[in-house]
Amino acid sequence: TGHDLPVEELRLPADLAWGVATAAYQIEGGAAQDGKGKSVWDTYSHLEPSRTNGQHADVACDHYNRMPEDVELIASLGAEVYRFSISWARVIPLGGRDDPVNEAGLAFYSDLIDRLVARGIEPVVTLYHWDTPQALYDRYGGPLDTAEFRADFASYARLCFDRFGGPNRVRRWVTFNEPYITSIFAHLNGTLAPGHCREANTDTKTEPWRVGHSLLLAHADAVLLYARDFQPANGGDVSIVLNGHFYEPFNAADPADVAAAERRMVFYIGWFADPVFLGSDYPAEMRAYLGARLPQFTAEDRDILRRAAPLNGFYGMNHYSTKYARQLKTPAADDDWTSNIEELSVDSEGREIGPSSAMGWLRVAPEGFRKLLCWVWRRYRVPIIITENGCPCVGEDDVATAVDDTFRRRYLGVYLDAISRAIHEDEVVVKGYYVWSLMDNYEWSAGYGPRYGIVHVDFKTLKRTPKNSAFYLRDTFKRRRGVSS
Ligand code: PNW
Repeated sequence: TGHDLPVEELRLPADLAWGVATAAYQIEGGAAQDGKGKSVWDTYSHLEPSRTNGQHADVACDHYNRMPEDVELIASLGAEVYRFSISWARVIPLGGRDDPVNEAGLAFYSDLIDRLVARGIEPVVTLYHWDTPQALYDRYGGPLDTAEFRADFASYARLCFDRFGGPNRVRRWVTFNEPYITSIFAHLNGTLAPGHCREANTDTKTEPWRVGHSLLLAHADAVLLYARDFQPANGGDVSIVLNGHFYEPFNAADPADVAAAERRMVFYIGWFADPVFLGSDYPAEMRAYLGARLPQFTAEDRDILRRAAPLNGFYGMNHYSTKYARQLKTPAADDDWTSNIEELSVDSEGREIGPSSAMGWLRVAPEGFRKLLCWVWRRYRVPIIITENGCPCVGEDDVATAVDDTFRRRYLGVYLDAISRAIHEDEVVVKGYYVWSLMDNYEWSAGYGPRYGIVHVDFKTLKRTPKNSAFYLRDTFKRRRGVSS
């Protein structure tokens, strides 16, 4: 993984659209500007700063006030796509279906979209990147109440499709970013907002799966709504973004570990992707292990999932790294939900899965990426868009050292090579590649510590400075060639 690959060897197809990605709470700031309501992240980062590196995102990159220059920045990098998210509480401050909309918030996104379109940059819009309106959380627990959440999300989705969609405006939508992370990190581990699972009288044995259930059904509702009321005039499509590691067996000679690696991906990705893309029930392995902890789909839900499944336009894949999976042989803990699998970065022979980035969990393992692309393609047969991929480097606070981000450039190079091989050698259909992230931003519970940007942000002056990886991507995609997939 130490070398720079010449672009000729990458063989990136001409129709592999490249883009840059962000999320509202991580970059916007403007936390209380122009009538924006609070999301669970505004609350969490202030009430429990110790859980977010002592930092909040009231200002973040101040994108809300610097949006025009950020659009010019994206254009200067030659990116063809900009994936961003809408802050639900900015457009409906209290979030609910009967609550007033905030025209100033709507105008911000409308202006952003107009500027992107004028610059020839395709907007790809995520409706929910973890920032549930606080008022909905206070009213009924947000995604903990499936029926209420579905009704409010449908109304919010309709508002966005209506105001921002169109044949020459937004044509590609993502409902939810990484429902796994919302379910497990926000409602089981409690390392992301709202973190209420750490309070008394919460049931962490069932709530994460109830949250996942709500997100899945709210997604399917939105897909059907878009297909019926917006697709005929606007074209375009809607789907979901799912993250997931690839898992290698801890000991490849142990059939239990081989089975564990496969099962770990089913519990991570199949949990959502089976109902979304196959229109089926949760994976049988999950039903068998989780029993009554996993909610049931009603007959009506099953019908909705079945009808929505073929309407998903693409599989949005966020991918960063690979891990080893080990089948533990000691009895599982009473609250275990993984089918007793341990995740590691080192295998039974002591070999690391790959060099570590600035985050210990994120290791450079491009072969796992290629295998994951194959795994997803074989199981779901939907064109894949890489909606996030990237890494943080060591020593990026100071702009003087940050711009020379050789580690990131190599990471991106070998991960692009993995995509190229999956396309050309494994016949996987991949239609887009969006790097995480356009610029350094608020990395949730890690605050402003890890920097994922291809553009450095000085969080005192808010000055943006492209790093070498930004030019690497610009030049690589400018000179791409090869057959269309
Ligand atoms: C994604 N994991 O989160 C998010 O979509 C981004 O908002 C975030 O900034 C980015 O990745 C970098 O972390 C993830 O543990 C969080 O596998 C955790 C994992 C994966 C993605």
